[in-house]
Amino acid sequence: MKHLIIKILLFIPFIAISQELLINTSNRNTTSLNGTWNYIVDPYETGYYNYRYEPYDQQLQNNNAAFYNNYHTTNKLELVEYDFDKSLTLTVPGDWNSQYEKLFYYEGTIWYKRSFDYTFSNENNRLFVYFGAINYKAEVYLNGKKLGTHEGGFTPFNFEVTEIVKPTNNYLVVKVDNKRYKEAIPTINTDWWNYGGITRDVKLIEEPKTFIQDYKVQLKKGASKIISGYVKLNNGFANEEVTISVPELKINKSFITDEKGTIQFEINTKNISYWSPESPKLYDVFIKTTQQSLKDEIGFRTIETVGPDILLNGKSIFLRGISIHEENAMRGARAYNDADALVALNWAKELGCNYVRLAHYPHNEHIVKLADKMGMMVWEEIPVYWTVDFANEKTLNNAKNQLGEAITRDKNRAAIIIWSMANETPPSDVRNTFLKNLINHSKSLDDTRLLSAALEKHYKDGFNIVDDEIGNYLDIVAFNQYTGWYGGSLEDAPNAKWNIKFNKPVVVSEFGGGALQGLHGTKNERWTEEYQEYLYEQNLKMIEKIPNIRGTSPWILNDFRSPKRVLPGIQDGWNRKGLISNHGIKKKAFFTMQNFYKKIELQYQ
Ligand code: GCB
Repeated sequence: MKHLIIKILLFIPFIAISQELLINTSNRNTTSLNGTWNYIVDPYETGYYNYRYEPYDQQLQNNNAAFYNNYHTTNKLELVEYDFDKSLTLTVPGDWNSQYEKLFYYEGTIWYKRSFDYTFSNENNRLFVYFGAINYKAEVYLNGKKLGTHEGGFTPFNFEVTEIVKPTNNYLVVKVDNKRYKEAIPTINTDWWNYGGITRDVKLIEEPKTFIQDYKVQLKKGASKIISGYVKLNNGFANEEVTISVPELKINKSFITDEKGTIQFEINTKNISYWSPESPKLYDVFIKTTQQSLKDEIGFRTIETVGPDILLNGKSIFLRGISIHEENAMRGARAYNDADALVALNWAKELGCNYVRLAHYPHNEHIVKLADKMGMMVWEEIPVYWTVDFANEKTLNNAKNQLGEAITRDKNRAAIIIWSMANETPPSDVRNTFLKNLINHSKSLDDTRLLSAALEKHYKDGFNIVDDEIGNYLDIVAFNQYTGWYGGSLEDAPNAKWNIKFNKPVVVSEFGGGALQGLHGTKNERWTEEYQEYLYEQNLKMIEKIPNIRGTSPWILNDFRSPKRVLPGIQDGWNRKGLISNHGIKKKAFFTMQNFYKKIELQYQ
């Protein structure tokens, strides 16, 4: 009996909640946990639920079957039915679908395990484990103790492990579950591959006792000569000195924390070289406390709308964009690193873009940082896609949480000019309430970006009408339309009539059609490059005439994997609307779009 009680006490799970996000992790003191992880496929979640379907980690009494214990026994009588160390391995970061053929269509639970040793560089320091993203739901355990749960496949999260980590033989176990469900964000139905796994970087982050957790250093809304924002210390206290310096601008100012360990600041400055696509100037910015100095590279620019105009640093611009999924089409896999980001953004540059729509969820931080460096403006979006469960409060909180994590991570990137709330959601009262909630949340976290959402148009009495009520609350009225693909005549497209109910900048956030690269025919044969080319020509003639048009982001840069696209010999599991094939070959329509952007660039000089 005594033995049993001790055993029970030993395995009482340590339940923690997801902790506040650390930003700018690439400039912190980190140890990568990328690489080879063991995995166990567990479709019945045997490692998580007992035979009464009760989660082990929520009971007092535990059991060796729970995979997160990574139990090793020398007692040959004991029943242990798993062994990570003898299991196969997956590479992290990376989706599992593209790594083993048998996991290609898998949707369910896979357990990941990685062992590591750790030596603190200073014994008073603290340690965090950070995940760039896990799709979709993660339960994280270190040395058999639960660190917490995270839901949402495209945003980062971290847990403190200071009290749990040991010098040697730590075992980090993550239950990753990518099952789709109706109340999730996104919901069951999407037109992209539901790549599962630890899809982004994993790292340990060592920090001093009191450290810089989060900060915002941006031009103040409506002011081109005031840098403003905040710095938030973790375990902070009052009267700590925080210094912000931007050597190139001769800024070096100190501020004193309030009782919450935060500062709010405003710094007047002049002679800023403003960030723009033509000149993507980033300044070294240092945030210092007595314990730490954290560097970032930050660009300063203003973005606002006046009537139908989008003004970047006061000058009217046209968003010459392209939509992009977070996929390396040539690998047929989730994109996750700088090299993948460079391929995509180089193509966008070649197309003549100054802007990309990162659809339909927050992409990894590598591409956002690269956009900052390359001078590519960014629309960042959360996966409130099609028919999410708008009436469900948990669904709303989940969407708010994902939006919050995206904004927290990326708010210091000059490249980000638009936060998008949703894509093609059907108007209704509950939908409106849901989106208004997201809009307010977004404004409370960051008032310096423009807000938008990809809406829809409808057709009545000879007019294309854009009148979605939510447009009243957005800065940019964006809508998707597929004339010549899902309906509508290409012949007539250039003469289409428009009725857009808002005096705001208008962006066509999607248009396009499918073509199998290398398939040729006449402009009237679907799936040929010629049809796609003609579709682009006619759509562009139409788009040019849309009142207040200030941007386009055609669908899409590359062919991308989608289980919805089953036409044999043509689609074979790929959405073929790419301007570039999954072998990296440009289709004819790429050059149609390129020519259009050359013309637009001259118009907006
Ligand atoms: C859309 C969606 C996009 C789809 C695309 C298509 O309107 O926003 O996610 O992939 O259409 O190809 O049908």
